Amino acid sequence: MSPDDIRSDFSLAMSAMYRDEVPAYGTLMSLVGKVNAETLGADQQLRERLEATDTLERISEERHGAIRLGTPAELHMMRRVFAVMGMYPVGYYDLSTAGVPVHSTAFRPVAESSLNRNPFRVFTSLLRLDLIADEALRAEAAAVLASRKIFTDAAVALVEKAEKNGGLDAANAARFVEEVLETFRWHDKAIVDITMYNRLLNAHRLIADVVSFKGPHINHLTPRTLDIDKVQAMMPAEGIAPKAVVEGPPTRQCPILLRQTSFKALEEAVSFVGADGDWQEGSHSARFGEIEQRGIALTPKGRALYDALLNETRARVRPAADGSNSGAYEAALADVFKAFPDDWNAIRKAGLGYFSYSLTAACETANVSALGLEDAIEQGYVRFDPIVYEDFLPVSAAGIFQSNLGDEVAQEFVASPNQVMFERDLGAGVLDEFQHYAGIERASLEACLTAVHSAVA
Ligand code: OOG
Ligand code: NI
Repeated sequence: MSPDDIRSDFSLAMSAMYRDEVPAYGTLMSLVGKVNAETLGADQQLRERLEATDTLERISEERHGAIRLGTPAELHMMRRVFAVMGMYPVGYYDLSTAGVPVHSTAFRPVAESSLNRNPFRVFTSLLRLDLIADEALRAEAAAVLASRKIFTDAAVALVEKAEKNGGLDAANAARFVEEVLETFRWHDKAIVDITMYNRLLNAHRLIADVVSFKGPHINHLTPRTLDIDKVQAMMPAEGIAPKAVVEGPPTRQCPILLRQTSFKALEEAVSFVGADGDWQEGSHSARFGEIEQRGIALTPKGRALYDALLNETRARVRPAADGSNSGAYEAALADVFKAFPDDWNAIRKAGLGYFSYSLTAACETANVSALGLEDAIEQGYVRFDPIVYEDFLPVSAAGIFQSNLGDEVAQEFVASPNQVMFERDLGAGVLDEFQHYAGIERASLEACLTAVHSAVA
């Protein structure tokens, strides 16, 4: 069975499990489906484009989810699990700068055909106990984590089988999906007592979420929306509370990077280890729902401009978690981002975004390399299309994390990115996203040139 099909089955199974476990997520899914249908109804061109790329049917399906792991060994095994589903680590995200004691990567399909089949990714964070000041607590947390086993024996055996045989047959793939799903399941019984939980919570809410439970429950899923502003505005009427602002760039004619928003994590009943084998009732909040809308992948130059403009916006208006200044933030964002060209050709000419080039039907008679690319484009022989951004944004990710951690926890850590340590724990290097997009762009250009050479020859 192809890894792409296994990933597809897996994301479907995860979606069903999550909708079942988190009813508010089901509500969000229906809202997204409704808004997507309305948007398509009002935009014939968009509908045709999605039909042509064969993605119309899957439009409202999940694009990503997220988990938080506790140990290097868990991360290492998780890499092997995802590889069976054709998901590879892309990018390194340091969230310590934003007061979140984790660093992360995104496991995702890389080939275009795989992304088209099913783009499901998992934003995967590893807890950094090294950023926790309290040494005694650090040691206790490490001991709890060392005692847990997040993968079933059958899941591990199937991963080994896949590695040995270069894949899984349909029957084993079905078992694999079932077994791996167990790792992502919610457990309403903690593996620590309430005292320990509260100590972890006081160190950082995120530490409590990672250390207190049997496994790394999936903490959100994220379908794609065609109109994020509309869904954000409609959430309250559906009885779900959105985070204060949409993360990422403002609404634009030419969408860039990634916009995302979420509803706030729910308070859920859990029980803690009590005295004499009893359970003690309590609650924990971790699980939420998110939506995303993607635009063009930016070059390092485009990304630097994006980062500078975002910083400038946030220096003007820092979005408050309670939403009290969200209108002012949105206005500032729109105003500051006027400095980012909002026209595909202007973005391309300024070297801010990545594009895929292709020959038009008119090209039969032209020699692109003789004409030069710019002339060939101007004369209608070559077209260019934006390459979609498939990765994540650290500032946005931090905003998503923080919206679920409460307002009072704006905690400071010394910024300490450590990609070397992360890759060692992972047992592999992460793919550099910029190199990857540049490679896609280069290959499309080369294909234009060689196609014409052979036509002319
Ligand atoms: C992950 C938050 C980051 C995103 O979409 O940027 C994320 C988490 O809360 O574990 O999913
Ligand atoms: Ni997310």
